[in-house]
Amino acid sequence: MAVRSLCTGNLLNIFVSKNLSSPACIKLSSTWSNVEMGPPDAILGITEAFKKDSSPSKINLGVGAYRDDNGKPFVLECVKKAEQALMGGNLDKEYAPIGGTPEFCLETAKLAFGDNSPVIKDGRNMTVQGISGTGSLRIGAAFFSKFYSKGKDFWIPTPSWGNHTPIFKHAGLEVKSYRYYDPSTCGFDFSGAMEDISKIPEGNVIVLHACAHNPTGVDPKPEQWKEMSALIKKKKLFPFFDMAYQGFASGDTTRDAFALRQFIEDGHEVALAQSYAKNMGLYGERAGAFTIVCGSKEEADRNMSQMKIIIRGMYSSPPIHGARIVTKVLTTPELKNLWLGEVKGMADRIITMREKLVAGLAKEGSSRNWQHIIDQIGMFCFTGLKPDQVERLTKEFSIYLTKDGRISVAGVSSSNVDYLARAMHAVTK
Ligand code: PLA
Repeated sequence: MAVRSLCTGNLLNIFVSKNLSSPACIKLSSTWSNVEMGPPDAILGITEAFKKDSSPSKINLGVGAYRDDNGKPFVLECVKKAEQALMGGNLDKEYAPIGGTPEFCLETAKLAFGDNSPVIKDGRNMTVQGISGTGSLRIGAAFFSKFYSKGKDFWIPTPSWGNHTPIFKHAGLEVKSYRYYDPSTCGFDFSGAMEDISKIPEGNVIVLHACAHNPTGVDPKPEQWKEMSALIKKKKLFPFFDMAYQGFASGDTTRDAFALRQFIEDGHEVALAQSYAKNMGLYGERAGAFTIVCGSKEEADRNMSQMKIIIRGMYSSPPIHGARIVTKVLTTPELKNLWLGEVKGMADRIITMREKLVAGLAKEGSSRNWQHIIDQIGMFCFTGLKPDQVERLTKEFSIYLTKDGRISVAGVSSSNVDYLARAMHAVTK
């Protein structure tokens, strides 16, 4: 029988079974009853499945989150020291400015473009704090959607980070793709990329992973970047850099900024999204930034005023704690040096694990060529494992990774690398 809810002022129809004493039998018919269950996220859903697994040997190689050699989440020493210093300062919890603090934005832009970059010296960067890399991409996408009139198509590499398409589409942009990865060599498809880029219509936006390409771990070489830059200029495309791993590719934040700085030197206008999730281990703090390089400081100020209007309507202002840590680390020479050493330490540990994994596979007797595991860089390795092999790794060995065969090498440690090698050999022999 149907009765009216008294407490909600007739808003809900409550269908009550005959047994009124059992609340479990109450079924509400609401506005949302037709919403279907969505699929779990292709990357973050892996962590949910991993947590439910009770196997003592389980390994999570899904999300790109750095682990120390004991498999534990890693809080950087420079971050701990910055936090201690901040705590002594009796800080308030006031709102940040809409675009984040000017100090955070300046330091973040300097990290990307270089202290002596003409962009920084002339104040031509319009930089705002975003909610880590994702949020920075999203406000950047919103800005393009509103103010970029030359062509709304965003071209991403094949494959790309799985969240690029949803982020850009969410802002009303069209997403298309250009060739990037060659499965036959497990390397960069330079000629394919160049051919596709040469066909992108003038004015469109090309999304470039600044370094440590996700998910392939395959980056263009410096000479290839130069050729791509020249072609992109000639074709009058707009380069939009996603730099979520500065420092994670080579261990050196300056070297990893090569592509971005080369494009600036070549006279491009660029957009840039940055993240401190990986390189400062500030995953949950959500500290990042979005920049567009303008023609003058006056132009940057005008664009900033419009960016603030967009942010205000989306989330008003960014979180403060992570941004304070970043500012402290980057403005304290001793902490900055400590940080640069720790970034290198993380990148080096990943490189060591790549080598150990390949050695382990050889020891197991694998006759396959796994050299690409060593050749690829950054947090991820695109193993080349097929979906059925990935499924077996998870079902039989409790090893969790994304369906495309990507493993987060940052989740491999001295204690699990042999087990991983054994399992990978078992599903590929
Ligand atoms: N851009 C790229 C290329 C990324 O790989 C990621 C994160 C981001 C942006 C966004 O990072 P942030 O919002 O945390 O700063 N990619 C992760 C996590 C590490 C994820 O999917 O959210 C990954 O496992 O691919």
